[in-house]
Amino acid sequence: MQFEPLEVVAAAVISNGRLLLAQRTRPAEFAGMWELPGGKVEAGESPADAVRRELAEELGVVAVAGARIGVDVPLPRGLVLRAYRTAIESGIPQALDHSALQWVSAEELAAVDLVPNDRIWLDDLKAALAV
Ligand code: 523
Repeated sequence: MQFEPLEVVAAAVISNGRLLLAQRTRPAEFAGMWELPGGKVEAGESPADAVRRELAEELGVVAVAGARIGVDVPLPRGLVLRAYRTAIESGIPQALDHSALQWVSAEELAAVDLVPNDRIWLDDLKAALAV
């Protein structure tokens, strides 16, 4: 039987050559570090549903997930983290669940204190920003 790991989605939102990053408040280990916003896929949801729900909850926007970007990142307890290119359909992102948001260029991204899992996608994100 095929085992499909429980997924955590992360949204790569790029607009005007900049990537949207959100600053984590928890756990203490990662508080203050920056991530692609997202969260766990819930029962009965597709990954795209989860991106839409998480961005509504965390940023207050209506968003649509597109193509995958970067590799699968294995997480503890059988979870897998996957990033999706995501477009904001309406609304202006607000930090409803993070301490701050920022939009960074490819050059700025390299200097950001990203959470370690998201750092694995650095080259993919820089390439997406360069297009
Ligand atoms: N990551 C991660 N990068 C990243 C996200 C969205 C999540 O490394 N861009 C990790 C952090 C946690 C796990 O994935 O180990 C779950 O993410 P979290 O805590 O943002 O998911 P939630 O919001 O669904 O979980 P709860 O805080 O428990 O509600």
